[in-house]
Amino acid sequence: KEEKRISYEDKLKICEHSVAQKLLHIAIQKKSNLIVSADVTTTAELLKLVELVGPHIVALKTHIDIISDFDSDQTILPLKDLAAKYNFLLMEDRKFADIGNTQELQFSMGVFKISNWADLVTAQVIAGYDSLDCFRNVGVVAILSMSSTGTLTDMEYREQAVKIAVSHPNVFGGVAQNKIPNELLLFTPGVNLADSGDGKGQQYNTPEYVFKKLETDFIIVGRGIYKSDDVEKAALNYKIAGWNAYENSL
Ligand code: 5IU
Repeated sequence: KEEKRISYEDKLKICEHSVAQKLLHIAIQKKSNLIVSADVTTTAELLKLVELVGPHIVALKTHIDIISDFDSDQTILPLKDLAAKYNFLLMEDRKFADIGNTQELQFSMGVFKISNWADLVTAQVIAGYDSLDCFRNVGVVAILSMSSTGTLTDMEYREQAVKIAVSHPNVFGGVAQNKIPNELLLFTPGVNLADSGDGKGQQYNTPEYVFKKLETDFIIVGRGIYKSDDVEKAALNYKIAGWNAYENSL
């Protein structure tokens, strides 16, 4: 007998973290489970991309340290305006991986001052439970496994990582290529409708696969959208594909 995943409405009852609540409400409102990975390298490209995909996404995933002309007034202020205008959250994919004291500095200091603008951040759990204490006022999505060939996130690692993720109050979700406990929201990158890999170790699955087999909650799509000739149409296609896959998995 095939197991049925639980709905976003039911997840609202068990995922209490305020950022989880916001994401789930946006998903239901916009009928979207799409997160666009904005791996572009200038402020102009970033803002142009967001204008096109903003209406279709629940969150925008950034790698803010690849923006070559980063400027907090020119980059972050308009980004925050667009997030408010189109109702999505800002997810900085920083993948923190150091001791708590260092992460605390990387989170709030330097040029990027991530704590000033990100709604959620990704973090490795490699440094242990206490290292995650520093992420106050933000939601943490823990990296539990990776989509790339040869990743070291084997079953033993994943089991230990999940234990930290479910028990830490700052963590409300996980990035993984496998099922995780229902009390966490699952984010799955490595999603593409056209390609199966990128020749650099990335491995892709379809939205259909990740909703049915992994019971994911949110798909993360980068090149499938921002490299497309028609970015807005691609975002809409992935949004519809993601939502249909979610509904079919219920
Ligand atoms: N990303 C992955 N796989 C992972 C993790 C993060 O692809 O396991 I953790 C990131 C890397 C990139 C985005 O920013 O998700 C996927 O981009 P493409 O859809 O362009 O491959």
